[in-house]
Amino acid sequence: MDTASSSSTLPTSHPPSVERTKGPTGLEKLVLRESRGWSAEVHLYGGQVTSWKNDHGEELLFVSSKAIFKPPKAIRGGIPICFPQFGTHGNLEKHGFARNRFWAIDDNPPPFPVNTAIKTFADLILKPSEEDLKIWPHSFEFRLRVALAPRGDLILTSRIRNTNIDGRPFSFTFAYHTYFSVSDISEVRVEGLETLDYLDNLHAKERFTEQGDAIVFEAGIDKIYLDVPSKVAIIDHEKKRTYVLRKDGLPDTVLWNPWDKRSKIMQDFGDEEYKHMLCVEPATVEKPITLKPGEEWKGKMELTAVPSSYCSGQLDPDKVLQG
Ligand code: TA6
Repeated sequence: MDTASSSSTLPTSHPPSVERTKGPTGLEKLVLRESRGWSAEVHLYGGQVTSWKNDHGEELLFVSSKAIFKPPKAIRGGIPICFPQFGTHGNLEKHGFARNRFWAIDDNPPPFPVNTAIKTFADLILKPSEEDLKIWPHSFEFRLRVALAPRGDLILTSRIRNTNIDGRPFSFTFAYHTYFSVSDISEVRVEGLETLDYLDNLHAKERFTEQGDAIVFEAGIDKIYLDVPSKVAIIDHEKKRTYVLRKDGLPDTVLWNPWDKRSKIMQDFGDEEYKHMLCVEPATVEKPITLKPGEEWKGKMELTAVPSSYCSGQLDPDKVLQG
């Protein structure tokens, strides 16, 4: 794992609860600390959140022990950002290029709607390089805010603006490719995706309809659920922990676990690590976003980790999905 080895100061626009530091391979990251003890880390490489810890210091995101903290490979774990393309839904490299570019600290982000409760946040920005413009000929500003709410919730807000000066619109797909840490995948269930339509990546992206029960895991899964309600719960029975994922501006949700065979093919992923992770990824895939010059799109994800109200195998839905 990547641990801090040196630190330096940030522009005054960032709060004192955010520290700029470097990991052992020299990659720069920002460490956010909230007064009750929760913390998060975001790497400038990929604009990628690589840690979210609760007030007991427990890691809530999965990062592979084999993750390579070195370009050009994206970091395996945390929250890679897929932009301007999700997966292989287009002609670009898989998941686009934002996840393996160096982002900059955004010294002067345009104002956010005021939320005075949130005092711990970091702002990053990605603009295309000359090389990027050859791959995807569109000028854009991608602003990412990573925030820790007072109770430890992790909030990611992406604002993408078309800055083309030639009048051309552009279209993109997007995902927060979130790797959750779970105790044992066979003890996990996901609620909020029942009866929805999905595209199955393991069956040539064919469309199917999910059955009525919560999702449990007995084999590899790679599905894009469509028109998903704003709240999904990931219930880790063994850990007695529930993650609640809320989203805005992102109609789809991807569910991925590589399981044993695919794990062995991935060079930056341990053979048995699939047991301890689950990707649940708010996304917009089926309907790409189109922006005219000057237009901005916003996509938000909010993660909460709470102790499960666990009672004879049933989660109290009022406390999670309706709460
Ligand atoms: O989001 C699921 C997915 O698109 C899967 O198809 C799987 O390949 C995964 O992402 C990881 O992709 P990566 O390029 O990071 O190996």
